[in-house]
Amino acid sequence: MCDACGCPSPSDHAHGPSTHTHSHTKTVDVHESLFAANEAIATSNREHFEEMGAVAINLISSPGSGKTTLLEHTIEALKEEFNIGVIEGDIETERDADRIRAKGVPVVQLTTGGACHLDASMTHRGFHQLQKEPGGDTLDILFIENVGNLVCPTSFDLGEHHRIVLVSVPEGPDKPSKYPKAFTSSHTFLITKTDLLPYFDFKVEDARDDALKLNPTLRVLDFSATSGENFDQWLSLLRELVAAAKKKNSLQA
Ligand SMILES: Nc1nc2c(ncn2[C@@H]2O[C@H](COP(=O)(O)OP(=O)(O)OP(=O)(O)O)[C@@H](O)[C@H]2O)c(=O)[nH]1
Ligand SMILES: [Mg+2]
Repeated sequence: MCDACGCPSPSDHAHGPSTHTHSHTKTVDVHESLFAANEAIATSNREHFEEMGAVAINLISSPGSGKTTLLEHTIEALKEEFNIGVIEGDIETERDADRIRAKGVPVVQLTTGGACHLDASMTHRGFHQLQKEPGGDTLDILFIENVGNLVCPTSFDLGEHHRIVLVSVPEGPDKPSKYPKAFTSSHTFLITKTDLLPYFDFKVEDARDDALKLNPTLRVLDFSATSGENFDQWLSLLRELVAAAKKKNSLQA
């Protein structure tokens, strides 16, 4: 049990490929129990986020798609309107947390030391740390920036309410077809860095159509955080998510 709140203890599994020999059946069992343990903690995380009244948003993308830049510009635009907190996930360094801290909101950096994704137990620890930061216990929006990777993070529910996958224009429009689970498991697809469209062979419609073939309910937005083009669409989505979370909370109260 967690001393802080009595919810299940974080799982203590090792990441990365197993080096010992075992039967195929055994491997499947281990994976199933790992995902089941993760799922239980994710459910508990979600309850914690809801008790606080926060909507939790998990950002997934390749390295460098613009996750932290998106958060910097979002915080600048919305920090007078909403209480925003961030859990940053990276393999190494405090750099992304430093960038967010400079914007004046509570942030915690989780470093995985090699693991290619966050899991629910790391998020659980990060959330408790964040609650101890000034302003970290009264959030409207909790952003969780996952480790840059379009594969592993898709298999781990962190307890988020909304999962977002980002692809930037320089990466090319074929990412939905090549990394389908990132798109089938997400609620929203953000095409970022559209200020670079004149310099790349990237057709927004192609990426959008491929993603919608995989997941017809996906919301798709395209914008540039740095030029500000279409950025209002993104801010409107966030306002909508916060309003829906507050409404759900008031109905449950
Ligand atoms: N032209 C342009 N560049 C951008 C935009 N957004 C981000 N960048 C640049 O893209 C690079 C990577 O941005 P980050 O925000 O650090 O990307 P990230 O997804 O957080 O990267 P990791 O945390 O390493 O996975 C930086 O040089 C940013 O300045 C954009 O809208 N337009
Ligand atoms: Mg980043």
